[in-house]
Amino acid sequence: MNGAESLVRTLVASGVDVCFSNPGTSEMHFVAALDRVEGMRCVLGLFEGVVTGMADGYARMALKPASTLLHLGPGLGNGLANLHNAKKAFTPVVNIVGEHATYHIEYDAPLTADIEGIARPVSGWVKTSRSSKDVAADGADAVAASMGVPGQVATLILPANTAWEESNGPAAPVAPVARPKASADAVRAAAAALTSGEECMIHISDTALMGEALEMAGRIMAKTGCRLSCKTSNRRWERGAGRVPVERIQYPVDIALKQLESVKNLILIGAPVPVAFFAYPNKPSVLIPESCNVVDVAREGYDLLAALTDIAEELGATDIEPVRQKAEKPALMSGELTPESIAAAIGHLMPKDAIIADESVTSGRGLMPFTAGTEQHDWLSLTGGSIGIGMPYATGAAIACPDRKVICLEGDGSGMYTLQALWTQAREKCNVVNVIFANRTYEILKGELMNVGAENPGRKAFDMLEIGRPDLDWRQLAQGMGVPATRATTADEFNEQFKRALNEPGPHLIEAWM
Ligand SMILES: Cc1ncc(C[n+]2csc(CCOP(=O)(O)OP(=O)(O)O)c2C)c(N)n1
Ligand SMILES: [Mg+2]
Repeated sequence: MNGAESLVRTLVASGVDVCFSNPGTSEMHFVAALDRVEGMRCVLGLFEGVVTGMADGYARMALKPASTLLHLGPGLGNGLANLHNAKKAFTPVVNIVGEHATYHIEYDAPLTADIEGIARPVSGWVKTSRSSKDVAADGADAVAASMGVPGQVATLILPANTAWEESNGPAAPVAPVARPKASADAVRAAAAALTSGEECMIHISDTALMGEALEMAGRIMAKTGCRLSCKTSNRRWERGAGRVPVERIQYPVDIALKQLESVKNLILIGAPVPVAFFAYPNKPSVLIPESCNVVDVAREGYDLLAALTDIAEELGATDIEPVRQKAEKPALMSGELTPESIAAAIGHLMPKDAIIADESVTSGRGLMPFTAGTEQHDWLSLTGGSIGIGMPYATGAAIACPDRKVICLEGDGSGMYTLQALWTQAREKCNVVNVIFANRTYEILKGELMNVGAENPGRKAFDMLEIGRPDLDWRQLAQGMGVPATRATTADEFNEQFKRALNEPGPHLIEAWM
């Protein structure tokens, strides 16, 4: 058995059973090994930004890593922006990156590059295998590292000869390190703040936005009357009727400052102190009042259910009924197609257990209230601010959860970065309804131009913010990649097309022409 096969067998034994890939010559032995090993699904992406974004979306839903297969330094480099997003989401991802044979590197052939140097800024763990005998053990270590604390990107670089030379066979899986627990002092400090009579906010993200941990936060809310907030952008957030309601810190700084101005005690569970996305002249970076008491209980990757349970125990709240969101769906709107009419359609028509892959930018600002009390769903957000993840992570989520509907909410500007994901959706028959907010501009940047105090913007500046001339035709773009597509120009057309797309299997695209 060669090194490549020993690695594939090790990955499968470690629970990694999907490989998102865009290979080249140096990865051919790995590709060939995929056919000799049962249990690894291979999904081709036509650009590495699609590959890495799919791996992120997959892991967010599968709660375990996928592997990528990337072609040397340039292939990895093409995937970096979405690996940056995965890093900020603390998503586990295992990159397998091909490299020249060890003896070939000194000749500086065209594709020779500093792969470790390219990998390091986005990877919590980087290793180049030295020999075909090490590859399997390195692979097991990479999987464990990706699922370490917090979750992270692990990059294993595989010189071609370590793939084709003889191995010692697969390696046994390595257990990831245990999740650390919050300290008893921090738990007591949180309980003290929660019973102080002052305004308290528990600020959560990471695994606290899911399952039993979220329920426990809802019990503390019910017992103490505290507020419960989450980051603006989270890896995965379980929402909908019957779930514990969480207020999201708003993106616009002035609104976020208002949201937080009365908070006297902020308790952090899997999230840092909220800060502004960007600095603006004469506005603060940190969004909480200076006088606010911060109790840092547990960071990302900690055992957040245990932390919340410990606090609830201090308060005698472990058995009470959590605060729950009541069921309420918005009515469908008629007439002009607007972000609000689309939000209403999404809230009204969303099927149970949908997955929302959100990259709607300004068009999605009103979505939260319209969807709060609808069917239960998972909400995935752009965690690292690097646009171009929407359709890739929707695709990865659909591959992780083939029986659920994925609704991808995509800005037209953001969508153009990685639209090749549509081709993978068609090939893999993914159940994704892609909604493109076709406003033909980088709308957000128009606001930001004013916010940063840029003066007297002229034609040249505005030309950098408009994406018309020519207008993109998303129907043709999608159909060219095998995805059926329609254009909606009124609310009624959108409602009808969205309903139909949700009821049909496979991918669809609706261009919401605004
Ligand atoms: C990789 C990357 N490049 C550029 C940007 C800057 N940027 C932020 S939003 C945006 C445009 C978004 O346009 P669109 O998706 O159409 O949403 P809209 O603003 O119209 O709501 C750009 C270029 C970014 N965040 N990330
Ligand atoms: Mg736009």
